[in-house]
Amino acid sequence: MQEFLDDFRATISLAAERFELISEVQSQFPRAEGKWSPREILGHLIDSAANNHQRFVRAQFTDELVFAGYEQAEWVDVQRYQDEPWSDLVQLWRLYNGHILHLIEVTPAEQRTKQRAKHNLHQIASDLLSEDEPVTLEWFMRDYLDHMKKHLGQIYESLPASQSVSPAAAVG
Ligand code: NI
Repeated sequence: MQEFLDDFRATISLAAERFELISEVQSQFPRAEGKWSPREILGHLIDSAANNHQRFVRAQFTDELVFAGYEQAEWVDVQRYQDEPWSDLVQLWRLYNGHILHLIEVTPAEQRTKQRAKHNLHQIASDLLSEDEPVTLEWFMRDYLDHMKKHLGQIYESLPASQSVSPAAAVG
């Protein structure tokens, strides 16, 4: 568990550092035709934080892990993340995830690790899971970080070439 918490903390601070290398203008460029820009990806991660914050709290008052999903692309559209400053989104994302990390840290082990037979994580989780398989809240918390990392990787593609973290650049 400690390793997971350290990974979570390091992921947030590394991302916050790298986000500073992306300018306001750059943050509005879509990665490709019809794809989200860094602002929109980060907006999606803020939506993910907001939804999962609630789920992680609600899970502590029930034996189930059954939660409402959300219309991810539509959420990004209606909130017009493109029109909000990158620097504000970065702060909001960083502080919100700092709180979620704190929440995970203070969640009693018993809540984190108890097996939950009834869940709908096969529908709302990022990683694959069978409907019949019992699952723990900790699995879902780890899934939250996995999902975050996938999208952070997409944002890192927008870093200036000299700051690129691709293997090719690391070799040079
Ligand atoms: Ni996503």
